[in-house]
Amino acid sequence: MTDDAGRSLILRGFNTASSAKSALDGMPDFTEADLEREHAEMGTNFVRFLISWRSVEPEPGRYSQDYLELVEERVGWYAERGYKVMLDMHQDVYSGAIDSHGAGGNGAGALGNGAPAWATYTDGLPVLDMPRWELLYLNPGVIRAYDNFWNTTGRHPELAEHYALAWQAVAERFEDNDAVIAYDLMNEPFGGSVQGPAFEAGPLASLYQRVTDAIREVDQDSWVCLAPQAIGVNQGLPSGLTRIEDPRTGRPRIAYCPHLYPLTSELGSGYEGVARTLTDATVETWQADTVRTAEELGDVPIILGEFGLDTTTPGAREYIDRVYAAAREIGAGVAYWSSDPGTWGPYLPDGSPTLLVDAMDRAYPRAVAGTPVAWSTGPRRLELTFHPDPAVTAPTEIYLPSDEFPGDVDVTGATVVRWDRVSRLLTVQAPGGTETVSVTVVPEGD
Ligand code: 9MR
Repeated sequence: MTDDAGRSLILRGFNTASSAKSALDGMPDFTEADLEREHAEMGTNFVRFLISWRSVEPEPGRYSQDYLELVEERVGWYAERGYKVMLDMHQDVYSGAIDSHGAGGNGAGALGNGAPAWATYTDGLPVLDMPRWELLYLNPGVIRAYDNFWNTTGRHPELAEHYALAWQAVAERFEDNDAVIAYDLMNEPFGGSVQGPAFEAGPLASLYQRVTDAIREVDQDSWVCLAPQAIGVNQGLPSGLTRIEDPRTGRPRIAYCPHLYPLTSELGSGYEGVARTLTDATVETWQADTVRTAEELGDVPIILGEFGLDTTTPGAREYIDRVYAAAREIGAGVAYWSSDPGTWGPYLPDGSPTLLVDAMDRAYPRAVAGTPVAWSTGPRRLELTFHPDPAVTAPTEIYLPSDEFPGDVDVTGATVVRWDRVSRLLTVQAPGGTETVSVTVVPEGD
């Protein structure tokens, strides 16, 4: 993905936040001060910000500008700090109206989140609570709610149309907002009674096409991000998602944004022993399958929209490093799940850091004036190779964490434009007329 100056973006950040799912106003429990701390301590430049259909369209055909205003206010916090934002139309288990009493719930006993109550049709089929939230998907009432959404039942063709127009209302609001660069059309899609490639190449691809068309009526420039079916693909199985057309003029702006949750870590195993071998195999197949699907979709950019684990599990730090390396190798952006306080996140509820803060605070190029070929970070070292784009005049930006780069820096391969020790940003200009530039940054004197 590129910014307005044409630079390739390397995106690193969080999902913010799970707490938005059940909040009355749909906002995450996350303040501007929280963002300030995240920015200062981890140098992130990206957020996958959770929004929901129920908040965008609380009643059929009425789009809540009050809600979008609250979203815009938070986007403003990110914009002020130079972040890029991907809005994620989140859902789990379809809707907050899914509760163990069927579809009539008021959200108090909600088992899911996402769709509005008025768009939830379980047709009286049973929904039982489950020992793990993912198993809620197997409830007959939940499967039916999805079948009605995808119109597999033939009874609710209006729901997909509503969904597309709800997205159009969001895109209309953010179309001229420079910070919002991407729309993640649906979190972790689930096909109800149609699963696998039949779902992905069928109802899912049709919905994606319809939503993309609706977005493009009002927004030509934002990237449209497509997620595969979650179950299976998140655990490393191949996706059967098929290409959709981007009606914008110019090059398509479609991206692929799968998640990664190896079964081993989901079931609580540490990243050690046999579980580590299995996790490594999962990450490798996930990586290869992700690249294959991105090619299938038109050689599109990739964002790892979610990965995460309980940071207190043995080997958590190594697993996190492993996933960042995998993302780096395929040039993917990353949004960690999630910034919510707790052992999965960077901070505990009392504000003390988990190991994630140190794991996230790594050197990385943020914006590259051309096409990145490879980059790597060693201890106290960053290397970046790219093909400069002569049409891009803005400099290349590199983030350098303070623990590894406390003072001045030595740069080879490019000219330093600026090194700002407060923002931790190094900007460099590639020499003119070169086909490939290799930049190395180390602390002065190393
Ligand atoms: O971490 C979240 C957990 O607390 C919730 O109970 C659950 C259901 O809403 O969702 C979890 O977050 C998931 C996210 O919504 C989708 N991808 C997987 C995340 C981790 O399980």
